[in-house]
Amino acid sequence: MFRKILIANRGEIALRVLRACRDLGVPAVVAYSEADRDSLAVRLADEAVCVGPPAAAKSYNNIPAIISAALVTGCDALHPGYGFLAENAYLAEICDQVGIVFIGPRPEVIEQMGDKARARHLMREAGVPLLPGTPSTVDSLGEARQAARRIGYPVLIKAVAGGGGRGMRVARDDIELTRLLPLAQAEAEAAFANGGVYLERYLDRPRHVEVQILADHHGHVLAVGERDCSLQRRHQKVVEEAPAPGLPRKTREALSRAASRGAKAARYTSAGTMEFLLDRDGQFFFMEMNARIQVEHPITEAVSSIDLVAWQIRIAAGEPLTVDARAVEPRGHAIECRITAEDAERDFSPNTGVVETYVAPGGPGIRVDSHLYAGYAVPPYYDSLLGKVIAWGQDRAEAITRMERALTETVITGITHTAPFQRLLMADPGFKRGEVHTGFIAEFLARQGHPDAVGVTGPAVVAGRGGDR
Ligand code: MV4
Repeated sequence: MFRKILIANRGEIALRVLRACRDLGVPAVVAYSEADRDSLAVRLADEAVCVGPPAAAKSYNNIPAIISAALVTGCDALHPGYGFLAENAYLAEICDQVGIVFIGPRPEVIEQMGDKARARHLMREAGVPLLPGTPSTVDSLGEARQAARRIGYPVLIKAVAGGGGRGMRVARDDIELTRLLPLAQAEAEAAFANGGVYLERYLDRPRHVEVQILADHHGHVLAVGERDCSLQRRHQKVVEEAPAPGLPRKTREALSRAASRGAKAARYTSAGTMEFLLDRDGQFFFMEMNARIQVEHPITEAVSSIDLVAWQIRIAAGEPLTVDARAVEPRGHAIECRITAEDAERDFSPNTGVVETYVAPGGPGIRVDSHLYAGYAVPPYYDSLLGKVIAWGQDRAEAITRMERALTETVITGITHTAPFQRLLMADPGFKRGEVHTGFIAEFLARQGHPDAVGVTGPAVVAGRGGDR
């Protein structure tokens, strides 16, 4: 096991990783920005080291500062959390070079998954189901038109460097394709400094189902189970649940097999996620692979009773994965509600301020992963996640009842947050019936007369804020 771990992140995930370090008996150093001096992770850590000013580019995304912090504090491993540098192949490479273990996959594997066209190619070779699409980037309008006719309209134009839904465009015919292709390319160039785009058959309001993977350095690859993350708003997940509601056993097993096969083909190690789209017929198609621990990992922990972050660290230390597939057969049902510092009544505009009161929910089946405390000043520089409420029940109905109880108990004053909005979602009859899909929240908001209503039934533009928090 490691001598000391640098936690190169903030907020609730820094705390989550710190807790795993404690459970493993490994001292941890939290790297923090000047804006996070008074954070709970800093307060609870064995050591803390300031890595720069509030702007993430100068602190959490500053590779030389992060590496120096690890070296001066004598760390032999680095946990990147999610977001920031979590999927930065260059950081993983530098860690290698200075003798620090990057707690994540190999740099070349991160790089390969960052290129969506390359990832698609790899999955095709591995026999993982894919949507019809172009094998690589389309470089001319002629090529794009020909491909679109073969694939069948509507097609989705996606950036190879994208992910998280940024820079996607739906084209319903040749005319739209002609207009949107250069637009999508220019947008991709501006956003990712890479104008490469590819085409894929467009699915209308599919479900987003992803499979948690753990893979060690001894050839063991385990699919820990799937999560439904269809409830998203502008490509930000809002509610996640495990297992995915209403999926036949056969589909769940096929998903797990495909995810394992894909992870093996990618030579993946560490904790990771294979994302799929699921259509109305229950067919699934590979979308992308996330080379990090994800925000929603606790619901998988709740139904599998394995500690994903602790295993991620053990795997990085070279330990063999000693959990087998039978042990991860899901027990009961878990739901996560993300609580963000946003005002649902004002188009989810973010806000900051000082938390005056904080009363976390508890009781049977409730877990809260949050860095809040009374008196904490929410800094304006980072994403708006305040924490996550995770409810477990013997079945989905019990998980929902417990979530409603937990959200009712939750008190956060001083800032506006989304717990009240989450209560409305949990009470929705369609949600209660498990009728989830990626258009659900937009339709829910439309029913409530919310501005997000535009383009509910199939927006010409599906681009959003994206991001991989
Ligand atoms: C799609 C799609 C429909 N058809 N691909 C959004 C995130 C990005 N990684 C891929 N996304 C989508 N890809 C095809 N061929 C619809 C979406 C999509 C979506 C996917 C998952 C969760 C929420 C979503 C919301 C809108 C669109």
